[in-house]
Amino acid sequence: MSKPYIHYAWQLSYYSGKTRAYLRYKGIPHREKTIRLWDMATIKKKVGTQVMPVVVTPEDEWLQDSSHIIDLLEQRFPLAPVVPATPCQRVAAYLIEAWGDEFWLPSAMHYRWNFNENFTDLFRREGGDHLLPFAPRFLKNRVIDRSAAMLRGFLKGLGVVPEQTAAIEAWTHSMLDALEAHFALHAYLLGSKPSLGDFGLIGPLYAHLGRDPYPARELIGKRPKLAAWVQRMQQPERPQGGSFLANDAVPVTLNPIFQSIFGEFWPQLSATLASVQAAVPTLSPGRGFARQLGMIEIRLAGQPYRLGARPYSLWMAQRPLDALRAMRADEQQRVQGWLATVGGSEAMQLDIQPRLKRMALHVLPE
Ligand SMILES: N[C@@H](CCC(=O)N[C@@H](CS)C(=O)NCC(=O)O)C(=O)O
Repeated sequence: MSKPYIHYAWQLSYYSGKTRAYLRYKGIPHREKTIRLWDMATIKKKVGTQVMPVVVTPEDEWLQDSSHIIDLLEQRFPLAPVVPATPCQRVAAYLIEAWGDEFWLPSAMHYRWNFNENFTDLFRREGGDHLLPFAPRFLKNRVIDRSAAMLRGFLKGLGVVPEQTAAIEAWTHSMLDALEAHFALHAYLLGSKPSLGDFGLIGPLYAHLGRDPYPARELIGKRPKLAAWVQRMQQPERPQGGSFLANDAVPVTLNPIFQSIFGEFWPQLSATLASVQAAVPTLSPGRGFARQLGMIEIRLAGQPYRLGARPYSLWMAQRPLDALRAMRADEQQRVQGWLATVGGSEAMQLDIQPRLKRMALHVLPE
């Protein structure tokens, strides 16, 4: 038997929840390796930055970025594809992946960092044990407190500030209610098997909202159908099983999700694009954009919301746009028909120029 894939990850990590769920559903032979303090230097050397998750292939390729990891493994493990073959479901899956990866960050970070029991009862203890398993507690605390300070440093740029927490909470409740209603009818977003969209969405909904004690109890715990989906995503009942809905159907119970995608996330992307375009002349050759540019204003749950423009979000948005543009004209027309019903016709005309490529956590013009 060949060597297994290695999944360098933490249970506490947003994007590790995405790749773990994917590896399990696909039945890919793998072993999860908890990242230790000393692994961080190796990861930095191999993928260019300290980040999780990282997947190491049996051929010793070190892969980073959950979307890139999934794209590559989809080619190597074509059984039970997670990207639907039919046009509307395909675009829907890429859209929800990008939204789950990027637009849920304020909610995930607010609920993790602004309710102290998450830190005292879970993050500090578990993170410290992960980083320095054999050290005395005071040393574990010292290193994990440093990581926590780095992560808390992201809050402001994500708009997680006291004046805006009411909007974040209102938004989160409305999205979770919509998902609860959806999962009362369907096992996954697009049928009886998970799609790329489910994997994007489980990122925020597993570690931060589904496992940290406060949101696990107050948000997910109060929505049993959603809680069951979170559970299914981590422990699939039928790895490689299930099917997408017939006739390329995208359930109408997902309409509130697409309203957020096109009414909230897309304005954020347009404003981010303007910031990126303004920053192009300042770029040195071969260097990426800063991970965060200036502040932009959008609306969240109907309220004004300021946050930093993150160029990486546009790289994620290229994925649904590319998927649509690669389709035959008749398929694009079908997608346009569906998009018109969910307020997405104009949004999908977004022209991301310059086109962006990824370099670890940064992006730069192709
Ligand atoms: N887009 C990347 C994001 C990875 C990421 O941000 N991971 C977090 C932990 S869940 C991290 O390591 N952050 C460190 C940082 O942002 O500097 C992916 O999809 O894998």
